[in-house]
Amino acid sequence: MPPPILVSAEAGVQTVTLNRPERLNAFNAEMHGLLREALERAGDDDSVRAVLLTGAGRGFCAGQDLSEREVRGDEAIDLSVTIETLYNPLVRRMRALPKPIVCAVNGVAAGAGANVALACDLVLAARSASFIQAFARIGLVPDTGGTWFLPRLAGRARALGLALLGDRLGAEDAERWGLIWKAVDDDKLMAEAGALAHGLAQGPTRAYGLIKRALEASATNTLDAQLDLERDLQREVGLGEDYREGVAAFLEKRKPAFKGR
Ligand code: LHQ
Repeated sequence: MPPPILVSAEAGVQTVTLNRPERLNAFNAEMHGLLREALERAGDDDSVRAVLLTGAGRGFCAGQDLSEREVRGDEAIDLSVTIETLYNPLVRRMRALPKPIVCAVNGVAAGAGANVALACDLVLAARSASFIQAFARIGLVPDTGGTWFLPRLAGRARALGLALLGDRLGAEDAERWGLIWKAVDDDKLMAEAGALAHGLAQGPTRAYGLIKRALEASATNTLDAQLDLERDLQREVGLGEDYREGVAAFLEKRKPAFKGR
Protein backbone atom coordinates (compact mmCIF):
# COMPACT_ATOMS: atom_id res chain seq x y z
CA MET A 1 0.00 0.00 0.00
CA PRO A 2 1.35 3.48 -0.80
CA PRO A 3 1.88 5.72 2.24
CA PRO A 4 -1.26 7.69 3.15
CA ILE A 5 0.76 10.92 3.39
CA LEU A 6 3.38 12.06 0.89
CA VAL A 7 5.91 14.65 1.98
CA SER A 8 8.43 16.52 -0.14
CA ALA A 9 10.44 19.68 0.40
CA GLU A 10 11.73 22.18 -2.11
CA ALA A 11 12.99 25.76 -1.77
CA GLY A 12 11.61 26.20 1.74
CA VAL A 13 8.19 24.71 0.98
CA GLN A 14 7.17 21.41 2.52
CA THR A 15 4.40 19.89 0.45
CA VAL A 16 2.14 17.44 2.26
CA THR A 17 -0.25 15.39 0.14
CA LEU A 18 -3.09 13.40 1.66
CA ASN A 19 -2.78 10.15 -0.24
CA ARG A 20 -5.69 7.73 0.05
CA PRO A 21 -7.34 8.71 -3.24
CA GLU A 22 -9.51 5.58 -3.43
CA ARG A 23 -11.29 6.84 -0.28
CA LEU A 24 -11.16 10.51 -1.20
CA ASN A 25 -8.27 10.84 1.30
CA ALA A 26 -10.45 10.03 4.31
CA PHE A 27 -8.48 10.00 7.56
CA ASN A 28 -7.43 6.79 9.25
CA ALA A 29 -5.15 6.50 12.28
CA GLU A 30 -2.01 5.89 10.20
CA MET A 31 -2.66 9.00 8.15
CA HIS A 32 -3.11 11.05 11.32
CA GLY A 33 0.23 9.77 12.64
CA LEU A 34 2.13 10.62 9.47
CA LEU A 35 0.49 14.04 9.17
CA ARG A 36 1.46 14.77 12.75
CA GLU A 37 5.08 13.82 11.99
CA ALA A 38 5.10 15.99 8.85
CA LEU A 39 3.80 19.03 10.74
CA GLU A 40 6.25 18.48 13.59
CA ARG A 41 9.10 18.33 11.07
CA ALA A 42 7.85 21.50 9.40
CA GLY A 43 7.90 23.22 12.78
CA ASP A 44 11.33 21.99 13.82
CA ASP A 45 13.20 22.37 10.53
CA ASP A 46 14.40 25.95 9.97
CA SER A 47 14.77 25.31 6.26
CA VAL A 48 10.99 24.84 5.99
CA ARG A 49 9.34 28.27 5.79
CA ALA A 50 5.89 27.37 4.41
CA VAL A 51 3.69 24.30 4.17
CA LEU A 52 1.49 23.38 1.20
CA LEU A 53 -1.30 20.91 1.98
CA THR A 54 -3.28 19.19 -0.75
CA GLY A 55 -4.92 15.90 -1.68
CA ALA A 56 -4.15 13.21 -4.26
CA GLY A 57 -6.76 12.25 -6.84
CA ARG A 58 -10.19 13.81 -7.27
CA GLY A 59 -10.89 14.66 -3.64
CA PHE A 60 -9.19 16.77 -0.99
CA CYS A 61 -10.38 14.86 2.09
CA ALA A 62 -13.67 13.15 3.00
CA GLY A 63 -13.12 13.45 6.77
CA GLN A 64 -12.95 10.47 9.06
CA ASP A 65 -12.74 7.10 7.30
CA LEU A 66 -16.16 5.78 8.26
CA SER A 67 -15.15 2.21 7.54
CA GLU A 68 -12.36 2.26 10.10
CA ARG A 69 -14.61 0.92 12.80
CA GLU A 70 -17.81 -1.04 12.97
CA VAL A 71 -20.76 1.02 14.20
CA ARG A 72 -23.62 -1.30 13.27
CA GLY A 73 -23.66 -3.35 16.46
CA ASP A 74 -25.32 -2.43 19.73
CA GLU A 75 -22.08 -1.39 21.39
CA ALA A 76 -21.79 2.36 21.99
CA ILE A 77 -18.64 4.02 20.68
CA ASP A 78 -17.04 6.95 22.46
CA LEU A 79 -16.04 9.27 19.62
CA SER A 80 -14.46 11.75 22.00
CA VAL A 81 -11.36 9.56 22.21
CA THR A 82 -10.67 9.92 18.47
CA ILE A 83 -11.30 13.63 18.64
CA GLU A 84 -9.17 14.17 21.72
CA THR A 85 -6.24 12.09 20.51
CA LEU A 86 -6.27 12.77 16.75
CA TYR A 87 -8.36 15.67 15.44
CA ASN A 88 -7.97 18.23 18.20
CA PRO A 89 -4.17 17.90 18.36
CA LEU A 90 -4.07 18.27 14.57
CA VAL A 91 -5.99 21.55 14.58
CA ARG A 92 -3.98 22.87 17.53
CA ARG A 93 -0.72 21.93 15.80
CA MET A 94 -1.75 23.64 12.56
CA ARG A 95 -2.84 26.85 14.27
CA ALA A 96 0.27 26.95 16.49
CA LEU A 97 2.70 26.24 13.63
CA PRO A 98 4.73 29.45 13.37
CA LYS A 99 4.85 29.16 9.57
CA PRO A 100 2.10 29.72 7.01
CA ILE A 101 0.07 26.76 5.76
CA VAL A 102 -1.32 27.11 2.25
CA CYS A 103 -4.11 24.71 1.39
CA ALA A 104 -4.85 23.67 -2.18
CA VAL A 105 -8.32 22.14 -2.06
CA ASN A 106 -8.27 20.04 -5.21
CA GLY A 107 -11.70 18.43 -4.83
CA VAL A 108 -14.41 17.70 -2.31
CA ALA A 109 -13.60 18.54 1.32
CA ALA A 110 -16.16 16.90 3.61
CA GLY A 111 -16.61 16.57 7.36
CA ALA A 112 -13.34 16.87 9.22
CA GLY A 113 -11.70 17.26 5.78
CA ALA A 114 -13.53 20.55 5.23
CA ASN A 115 -12.51 21.82 8.64
CA VAL A 116 -8.87 20.80 8.22
CA ALA A 117 -8.90 23.00 5.12
CA LEU A 118 -10.50 25.87 7.06
CA ALA A 119 -7.82 25.50 9.75
CA CYS A 120 -5.14 26.39 7.19
CA ASP A 121 -3.92 29.95 6.74
CA LEU A 122 -4.49 30.61 3.04
CA VAL A 123 -7.01 28.39 1.34
CA LEU A 124 -7.19 28.13 -2.44
CA ALA A 125 -9.77 25.84 -3.99
CA ALA A 126 -10.29 24.54 -7.49
CA ARG A 127 -13.53 25.92 -8.95
CA SER A 128 -14.90 22.36 -9.11
CA ALA A 129 -14.05 21.70 -5.45
CA SER A 130 -16.66 21.89 -2.73
CA PHE A 131 -17.04 22.01 1.04
CA ILE A 132 -19.54 19.86 2.91
CA GLN A 133 -20.23 19.97 6.63
CA ALA A 134 -21.30 16.35 6.30
CA PHE A 135 -21.57 15.70 10.04
CA ALA A 136 -25.32 16.11 10.58
CA ARG A 137 -25.94 13.82 7.60
CA ILE A 138 -24.58 10.98 9.74
CA GLY A 139 -25.99 12.27 13.02
CA LEU A 140 -22.91 14.13 14.27
CA VAL A 141 -21.90 17.65 15.26
CA PRO A 142 -19.20 19.49 13.28
CA ASP A 143 -15.80 18.91 14.85
CA THR A 144 -12.18 19.68 13.96
CA GLY A 145 -12.90 23.32 14.80
CA GLY A 146 -15.90 23.67 12.48
CA THR A 147 -18.21 25.21 15.07
CA TRP A 148 -15.52 27.80 15.80
CA PHE A 149 -14.37 28.53 12.24
CA LEU A 150 -17.73 28.69 10.50
CA PRO A 151 -19.47 31.48 12.46
CA ARG A 152 -16.27 33.53 12.50
CA LEU A 153 -15.66 33.19 8.78
CA ALA A 154 -19.18 33.20 7.41
CA GLY A 155 -21.45 34.53 10.20
CA ARG A 156 -24.04 32.65 12.25
CA ALA A 157 -26.75 32.39 9.59
CA ARG A 158 -24.47 30.76 7.04
CA ALA A 159 -22.70 28.67 9.68
CA LEU A 160 -26.00 27.21 10.83
CA GLY A 161 -27.19 26.67 7.27
CA LEU A 162 -24.03 24.76 6.41
CA ALA A 163 -23.95 22.73 9.63
CA LEU A 164 -27.67 21.87 9.83
CA LEU A 165 -28.25 21.11 6.16
CA GLY A 166 -24.89 19.55 5.27
CA ASP A 167 -25.26 20.91 1.75
CA ARG A 168 -22.41 21.12 -0.72
CA LEU A 169 -20.92 24.62 -0.97
CA GLY A 170 -19.01 25.25 -4.18
CA ALA A 171 -15.58 26.88 -4.17
CA GLU A 172 -16.82 30.16 -5.67
CA ASP A 173 -19.51 30.52 -3.00
CA ALA A 174 -16.95 29.56 -0.37
CA GLU A 175 -14.83 32.47 -1.59
CA ARG A 176 -17.81 34.84 -1.70
CA TRP A 177 -18.82 33.80 1.82
CA GLY A 178 -15.35 34.46 3.17
CA LEU A 179 -14.60 30.84 4.03
CA ILE A 180 -11.55 30.70 1.79
CA TRP A 181 -9.06 33.06 0.18
CA LYS A 182 -9.69 32.26 -3.46
CA ALA A 183 -11.31 29.94 -5.99
CA VAL A 184 -9.10 29.31 -9.02
CA ASP A 185 -9.43 27.45 -12.31
CA ASP A 186 -8.87 23.72 -11.78
CA ASP A 187 -5.89 23.53 -14.09
CA LYS A 188 -4.21 26.47 -12.37
CA LEU A 189 -4.74 25.36 -8.76
CA MET A 190 -1.42 23.69 -8.07
CA ALA A 191 0.60 26.32 -9.92
CA GLU A 192 -1.12 29.17 -8.04
CA ALA A 193 -0.94 27.47 -4.66
CA GLY A 194 2.70 26.52 -5.28
CA ALA A 195 3.59 30.08 -6.27
CA LEU A 196 1.87 31.40 -3.16
CA ALA A 197 3.69 28.94 -0.89
CA HIS A 198 7.05 29.60 -2.55
CA GLY A 199 6.52 33.34 -2.23
CA LEU A 200 5.73 32.94 1.48
CA ALA A 201 8.84 30.76 1.89
CA GLN A 202 10.89 33.78 0.79
CA GLY A 203 9.14 36.01 3.30
CA PRO A 204 9.77 37.19 6.86
CA THR A 205 8.97 33.87 8.53
CA ARG A 206 9.18 35.14 12.09
CA ALA A 207 6.75 37.93 11.32
CA TYR A 208 4.40 35.42 9.69
CA GLY A 209 4.48 33.24 12.80
CA LEU A 210 3.68 36.20 15.00
CA ILE A 211 0.89 37.34 12.65
CA LYS A 212 -0.70 33.93 13.09
CA ARG A 213 -0.30 34.18 16.85
CA ALA A 214 -1.82 37.66 16.98
CA LEU A 215 -4.87 36.73 14.92
CA GLU A 216 -5.38 33.62 17.03
CA ALA A 217 -5.24 35.67 20.22
CA SER A 218 -7.70 38.23 18.82
CA ALA A 219 -10.45 35.62 19.04
CA THR A 220 -10.60 36.03 22.81
CA ASN A 221 -8.76 39.29 23.51
CA THR A 222 -10.28 42.70 24.12
CA LEU A 223 -9.01 45.48 21.87
CA ASP A 224 -7.04 46.75 24.82
CA ALA A 225 -5.29 43.43 25.36
CA GLN A 226 -4.72 43.06 21.62
CA LEU A 227 -3.04 46.48 21.45
CA ASP A 228 -0.68 45.35 24.20
CA LEU A 229 0.02 42.12 22.36
CA GLU A 230 0.74 43.99 19.09
CA ARG A 231 3.21 46.17 20.96
CA ASP A 232 5.00 43.14 22.36
CA LEU A 233 5.09 41.26 19.06
CA GLN A 234 6.30 44.36 17.22
CA ARG A 235 9.10 44.73 19.72
CA GLU A 236 10.08 41.10 19.20
CA VAL A 237 9.98 41.16 15.42
CA GLY A 238 11.53 44.62 15.21
CA LEU A 239 14.67 43.27 16.88
CA GLY A 240 15.07 40.69 14.11
CA GLU A 241 17.17 40.75 10.96
CA ASP A 242 14.24 40.69 8.56
CA TYR A 243 12.88 44.04 9.71
CA ARG A 244 16.25 45.69 9.16
CA GLU A 245 16.47 44.06 5.74
CA GLY A 246 12.90 45.05 4.88
CA VAL A 247 13.47 48.72 5.63
CA ALA A 248 16.90 48.76 3.94
CA ALA A 249 15.42 47.17 0.81
CA PHE A 250 12.58 49.70 0.78
CA LEU A 251 14.97 52.64 1.03
CA GLU A 252 17.29 51.15 -1.60
CA LYS A 253 14.29 50.42 -3.88
CA ARG A 254 15.12 46.72 -4.20
CA LYS A 255 13.42 43.44 -3.31
CA PRO A 256 14.13 42.38 0.27
CA ALA A 257 16.11 39.17 0.85
CA PHE A 258 14.44 37.89 4.00
CA LYS A 259 16.13 35.12 5.91
CA GLY A 260 13.19 34.31 8.13
CA ARG A 261 14.97 35.60 11.23
C1 LHQ B 1 -15.23 7.06 2.11
C2 LHQ B 1 -15.46 8.26 2.80
C3 LHQ B 1 -15.31 8.26 4.19
C4 LHQ B 1 -14.77 6.01 4.05
C5 LHQ B 1 -15.79 8.62 0.72
N1 LHQ B 1 -14.96 7.12 4.78
N2 LHQ B 1 -14.90 5.95 2.74
C6 LHQ B 1 -14.45 12.45 13.82
C7 LHQ B 1 -14.26 11.54 14.85
C8 LHQ B 1 -14.85 10.30 14.93
C9 LHQ B 1 -15.75 9.78 14.18
C10 LHQ B 1 -16.44 10.34 13.16
O1 LHQ B 1 -16.08 11.47 12.49
C11 LHQ B 1 -15.26 12.43 12.76
C12 LHQ B 1 -15.19 13.52 11.84
C13 LHQ B 1 -15.80 13.36 10.48
O2 LHQ B 1 -15.14 13.65 9.54
S1 LHQ B 1 -17.41 12.88 10.35
C14 LHQ B 1 -17.73 13.03 8.63
C15 LHQ B 1 -17.17 11.90 7.83
N3 LHQ B 1 -17.30 12.13 6.42
C16 LHQ B 1 -18.45 12.02 5.77
O3 LHQ B 1 -19.50 11.77 6.30
C17 LHQ B 1 -18.37 12.15 4.27
C18 LHQ B 1 -18.66 10.82 3.60
N4 LHQ B 1 -18.50 10.90 2.18
C19 LHQ B 1 -19.41 11.43 1.37
O4 LHQ B 1 -20.45 11.91 1.78
C20 LHQ B 1 -19.12 11.39 -0.10
O5 LHQ B 1 -18.14 10.41 -0.35
C21 LHQ B 1 -18.64 12.73 -0.65
C22 LHQ B 1 -19.82 13.73 -0.67
C23 LHQ B 1 -17.49 13.30 0.15
C24 LHQ B 1 -18.15 12.54 -2.11
O6 LHQ B 1 -19.15 11.91 -2.86
P1 LHQ B 1 -18.80 11.25 -4.28
O7 LHQ B 1 -18.01 12.22 -5.07
O8 LHQ B 1 -20.10 10.78 -4.84
O9 LHQ B 1 -17.82 10.02 -3.97
P2 LHQ B 1 -18.19 8.60 -3.32
O10 LHQ B 1 -19.18 8.77 -2.24
O11 LHQ B 1 -18.55 7.66 -4.43
O12 LHQ B 1 -16.79 8.19 -2.67
C25 LHQ B 1 -15.75 7.56 -3.41
C26 LHQ B 1 -15.22 6.42 -2.58
O13 LHQ B 1 -14.67 6.96 -1.36
C27 LHQ B 1 -16.34 5.46 -2.16
O14 LHQ B 1 -15.82 4.18 -2.09
P3 LHQ B 1 -16.19 3.07 -3.22
O15 LHQ B 1 -15.47 1.85 -2.77
O16 LHQ B 1 -17.68 2.96 -3.23
O17 LHQ B 1 -15.66 3.65 -4.49
C28 LHQ B 1 -16.68 5.95 -0.76
O18 LHQ B 1 -17.23 4.94 0.04
C29 LHQ B 1 -15.31 6.34 -0.25
N5 LHQ B 1 -15.45 7.33 0.82
N6 LHQ B 1 -15.80 9.20 1.90
N7 LHQ B 1 -15.47 9.38 4.93
